[in-house]
Amino acid sequence: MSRFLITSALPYVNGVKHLGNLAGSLLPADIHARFRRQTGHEVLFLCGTDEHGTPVELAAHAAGVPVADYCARQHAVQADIYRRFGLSFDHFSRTSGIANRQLTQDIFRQLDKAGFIEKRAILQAYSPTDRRFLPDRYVVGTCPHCGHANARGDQCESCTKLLDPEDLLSPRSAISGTTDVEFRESRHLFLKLSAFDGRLRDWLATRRNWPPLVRSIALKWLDEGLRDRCITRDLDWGVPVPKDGFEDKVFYVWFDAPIGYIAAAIKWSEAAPGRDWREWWQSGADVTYLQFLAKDNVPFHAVSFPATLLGSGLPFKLVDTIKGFNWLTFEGDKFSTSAGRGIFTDTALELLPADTWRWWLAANAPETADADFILARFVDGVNKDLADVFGNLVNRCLAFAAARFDGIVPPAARLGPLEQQLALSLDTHLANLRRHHESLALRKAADEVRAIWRLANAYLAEAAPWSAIKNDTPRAATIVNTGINLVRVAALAAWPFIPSSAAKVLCSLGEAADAVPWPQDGTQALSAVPAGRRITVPPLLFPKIAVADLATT
Ligand code: B3M
Ligand code: ZN
Repeated sequence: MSRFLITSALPYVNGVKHLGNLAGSLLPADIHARFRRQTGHEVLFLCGTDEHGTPVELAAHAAGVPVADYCARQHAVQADIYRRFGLSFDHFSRTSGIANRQLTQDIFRQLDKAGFIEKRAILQAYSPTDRRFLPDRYVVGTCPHCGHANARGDQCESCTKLLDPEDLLSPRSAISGTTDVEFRESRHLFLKLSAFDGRLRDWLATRRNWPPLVRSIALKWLDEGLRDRCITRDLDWGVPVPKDGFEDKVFYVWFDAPIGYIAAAIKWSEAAPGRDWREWWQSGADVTYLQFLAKDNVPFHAVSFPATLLGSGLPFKLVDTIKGFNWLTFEGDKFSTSAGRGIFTDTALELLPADTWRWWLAANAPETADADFILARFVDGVNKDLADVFGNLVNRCLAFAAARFDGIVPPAARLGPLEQQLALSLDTHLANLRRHHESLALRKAADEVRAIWRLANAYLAEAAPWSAIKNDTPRAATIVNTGINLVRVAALAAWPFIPSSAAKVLCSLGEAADAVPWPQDGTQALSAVPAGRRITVPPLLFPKIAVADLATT
């Protein structure tokens, strides 16, 4: 048994996330955490809301509530949604908590002591009317490239060009709308990332097994030359900077957010006796650390966070593998939180059970390329996989057992050639499934689960217990016994993907709801349910759905 520390990127606290956010980090991390637990490993699965940064402050401002209250409320909303999606976090934390503040400040002091922090003066937008500095997103104006009247200081949403606030024509404050925006000098602190080039290269050289997407993004950053990064902001909301002359500033959100992973473990530790976060986070510990995140987050996780930890000189573990994801698009275009485009996680749960979304998003994960969520494809995919294949397997096998064997698992006679062949095929599929999970190949793992479901259906079709029962009851009993065991394996293999449906099936087979052992091998798996046990037929697991069921307005 070994130990796995697993983190998913921390979703920003501002507003309910869309299905793309679920598909590109939270869900794959959960599936992997479940697989590792199922195969007998010790797992610490951490996540939380990322509660700093200008978008959060702006959202609170727009909602007309103090930022702290806004964050508390939105954290609770997201935590509830993820619980209903079956995301099995050991702790779901908050980056605005005291643990993260203290740790961020400690790490900063260490970096400063080690000479990795530098003071520099930069030009910043300032509004005398608002009496404050305006970070990039707080300045809006006309885009110099396309003429869009509401371009933000960091980017024009219309033509997507990256901007600096100075580029905007007729700049104004996003807070008050005032046009008295000027540029003043402000002193800030920079993390000397350039000093880490050699150490990061050496470290990356030991991480050759990373997915190509992640490795290439990380190497591109190094090859373009690491630039020192400004890690402070002229904001009120954030982790205060513990340094003389910088009391009125906070850290840049990307400085404290990844430290939030460690703080989440500290909070987890504090929540119950006998837990020690150091056993997971200190570099000597025998722990494999896996991060799941979207591709735009890779540079922060593969370069700046490792540099922060290395530079602190504190004995923190660095990530072993980063699993990065491409984008999930919605009907050919971007999901957009600001434009309300796409399906959001709260609405999704009102429309369909969590498992339906979980299955499709995992089976079609934006893994090696972007993936497109098309309603018609989604409906077709879940109807086929869940209703026709898995649901049908469970229902027809257990209903037959109920009707013909009074719901009691019949004894199996000596297994025939069909069953022996079945055990061999099952061995192969289970070994493949394990290998795909271990190599974080989510789609391939889902394909393999589907293949196990199909194999079970094909066996029942060929063995045809409904014919055997007419003149050979012992043979029919053997087939039904095998079929029930197949249903069990099908549910065990499905559990990381569709945990609540899998648990219902296992429950109807009289298995303990929390026992989801990994099936050892084909032969063992086909004789796991004892003859004589009473079973029930679960209610219809996956009713067929239609595109019209998904109308959100
Ligand atoms: N909140 C960005 C994002 O959700 C950011 C991730 C932080 S991970 C430490 O894409
Ligand atoms: Zn533009």
